[in-house]
Amino acid sequence: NGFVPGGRTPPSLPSLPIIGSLLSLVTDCPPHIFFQQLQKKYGDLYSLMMGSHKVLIVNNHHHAKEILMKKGKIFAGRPRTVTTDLLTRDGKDIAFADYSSTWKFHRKMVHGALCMFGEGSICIEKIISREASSMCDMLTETQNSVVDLAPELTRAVTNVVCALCFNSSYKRGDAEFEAMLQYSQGIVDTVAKDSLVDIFPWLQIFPNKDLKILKQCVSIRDKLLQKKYEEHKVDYSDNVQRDLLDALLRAKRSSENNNTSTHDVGLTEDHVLMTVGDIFGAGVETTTTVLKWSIAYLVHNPQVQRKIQEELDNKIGKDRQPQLSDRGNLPYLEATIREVLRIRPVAPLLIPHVALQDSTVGEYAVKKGTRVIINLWSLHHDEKEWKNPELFDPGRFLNEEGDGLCCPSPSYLPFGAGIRVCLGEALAKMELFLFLSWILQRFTLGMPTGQPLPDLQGKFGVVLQPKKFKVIAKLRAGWEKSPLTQHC
Ligand code: HEM
Ligand code: PLO
Repeated sequence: NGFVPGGRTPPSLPSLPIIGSLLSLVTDCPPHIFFQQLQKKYGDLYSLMMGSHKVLIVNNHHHAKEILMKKGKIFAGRPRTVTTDLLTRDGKDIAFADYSSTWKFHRKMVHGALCMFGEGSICIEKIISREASSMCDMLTETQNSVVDLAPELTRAVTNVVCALCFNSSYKRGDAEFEAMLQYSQGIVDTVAKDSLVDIFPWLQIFPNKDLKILKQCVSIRDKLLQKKYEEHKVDYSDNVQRDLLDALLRAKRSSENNNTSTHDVGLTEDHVLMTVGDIFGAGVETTTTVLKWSIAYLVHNPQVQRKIQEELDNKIGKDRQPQLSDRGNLPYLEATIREVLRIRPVAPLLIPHVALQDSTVGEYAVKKGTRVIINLWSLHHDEKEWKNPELFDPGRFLNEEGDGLCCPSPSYLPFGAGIRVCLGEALAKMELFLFLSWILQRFTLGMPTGQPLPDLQGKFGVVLQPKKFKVIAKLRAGWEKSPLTQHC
């Protein structure tokens, strides 16, 4: 029944078979906050039943690290659910695929391809800077009016990942881009959030609004992926590797020429499509979400914004654009990014893990097949580890002199850890640094007088997104007729 007989079992919620599905009914709280509150009654490690599945909820960093790092391989599984199976053709991607040799092969390959863009021929810094520049041009046009920055931020981030995956980009108002925005939001709203169908798969036979939306959105996404795939096949060459899709096509071809490895890893067309879909989806939704949270917090904390601008003025000035090589010289901006990732983690419950064999966590026995939810929210808001956890204070990541970074607590894992650690960490950090430094070098973000500040609660889903808000981006003194923005 989930835990090894004879071993000590963790405290368990009363075994209501429907507790999982009732989470949203018994409380107004989103699950990460509800799970955090349950600690008061059950301690920081406890279990509950979701339908027929035993789920272990982990709320402290010692247990989290034991699971993700020390016993990473044992807990490297992923549950199969109705919604993620629909999104990924039964787990033929990376993020929602169970542990297997195919998964290992895919992950390694994509990791290699992403590394290549770092130093390789396709310079990621150039791509990001191009998008940052065009975004700044846009902001200059709309300055002094109240605007929702989300569409432009999303387009900039999408174009970076588009360049990586497909060697293409979108212009403003592009119909395909607008369609992408819509289907992707539909997927974020409906996939992998332990909705009723994921807990009771038999509910699929009844009409279900969310499931219908998910199916429609996935079908639109699949058509787009298929189109990109067909286009690539036409002008593919073994000698040039333009992007991630080329790298996947090459791996597929070479595995087809080698029967043993095809048999071992089974790299099918579906795998290629789903893997590129993963990177594209993760690449867009995560970074955009962090940029939106950053802007919301900067508008709430003008003193933080001023400090970043002072740092930018001192270290970079007005005569050149920020570059990746400035990262080490801008500790306050870096600390701000870290603080945003702490206070509003993109994936507050990570992606669920599954025990692949009988094991233990702390003093408790855990049985094979148990689902494990790491509550990153609890780790990042643990009062034993963080002073005033709900306070937005980038200073907590700075050393005493205030001129270097520090890690004030081990209870901090915004990208997860271990063998399922985020594949896009390096890319995301480059983007966050460059986009934010470009924007804040030129603009001050603010709220029109009388308007309420952005909501900071967020909307729980597969990523924790802020609600829509509008701001004013004002050109800073000395940038009004900047030659820099016009030339890039
Ligand atoms: C997985 C965070 C950006 C690709 C994850 C996980 C987290 C995470 C918490 C789950 C780890 C686990 O289940 O233990 C973030 C954050 C980002 C970000 C905070 C931005 C600031 C990206 C980007 C990409 C990406 C830009 C793609 C280029 C992935 C993939 C996985 C993953 C493929 C699944 C890994 C696996 O299951 O093996 N990310 N991510 N992420 N991320 Fe990210
Ligand atoms: C976002 C919507 C896309 O249309 C599909 C997609 C693919 C990969 C998912 C991503 C979505 C959300 C964020 C996820 C990512 C894989 C890893 C990442 C879950 C659903 C995180 C933060 O764990």
